[in-house]
Amino acid sequence: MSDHVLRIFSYLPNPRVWKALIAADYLGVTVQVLGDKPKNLGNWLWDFDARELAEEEKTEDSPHARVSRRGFSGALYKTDAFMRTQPYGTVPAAFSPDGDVGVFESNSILRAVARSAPDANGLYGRNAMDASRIDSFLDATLVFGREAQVYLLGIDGISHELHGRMAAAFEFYLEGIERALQHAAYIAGDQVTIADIAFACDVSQFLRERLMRSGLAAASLPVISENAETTFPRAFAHLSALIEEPEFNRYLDDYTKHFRV
Ligand SMILES: N[C@@H](CCC(=O)N[C@@H](CS)C(=O)NCC(=O)O)C(=O)O
Repeated sequence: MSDHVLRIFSYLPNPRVWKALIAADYLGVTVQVLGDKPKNLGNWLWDFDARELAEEEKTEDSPHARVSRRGFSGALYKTDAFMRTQPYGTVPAAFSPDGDVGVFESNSILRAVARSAPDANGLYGRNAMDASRIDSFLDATLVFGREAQVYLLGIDGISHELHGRMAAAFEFYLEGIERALQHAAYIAGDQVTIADIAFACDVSQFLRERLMRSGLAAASLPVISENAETTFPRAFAHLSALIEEPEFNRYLDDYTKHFRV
């Protein structure tokens, strides 16, 4: 039997990868991670057996060369097998240990880890209905996360329209989290679940906007999350408490120091 439940290829560090690693730490399972700094991923062959390319392999007429679409510029080298298992061609890209099955979208990779342990200890709910409620939060998190991705990638040269969309998406998502936390200690009930993990990673990533304020200032636009601790006190207290947990802290501590006191 394999010593790991999943292999992930991605740029690193990446909060979307941390979702899977935090869950793995809770469950005592191993996830194998391959990758490199974002700026180096154009020098890699994107594949189950991902590897750094030699200079002479990075040619325009390489059979693996593809135009990048989100968060990268120029060519990326992705094998046909990669595109078969990862039809959207994105990272993080996860694979079953034998490479036959591809899992994409970081929230689904997170679910895959939670499902891999014989006893997930409630991390993905204790029954099908609980799991479905957790899925509801994961879907809401993805909608927020997608808006945040477009916003953060476009923050230099941001338009009023894009800023307005992000402000609305942030408010909508955080209002729901705030309301859920009025009734329970954790987002989906009385214990930590993968809904908390996705929330912590995606909101921490979004809060990088505070470090990118020059793009906003240039467009005379405010930092959307500036007063969020006051507007969403439960959500932010929850975020801080989660980051104190060792399974989260290992990945998120340095990354979130800029907004934690
Ligand atoms: N919602 C996805 C986002 C994945 C995504 O969009 N990844 C981008 C990098 S941020 C990518 O792999 N782009 C590949 C390309 O441009 O071809 C997730 O959570 O996994």
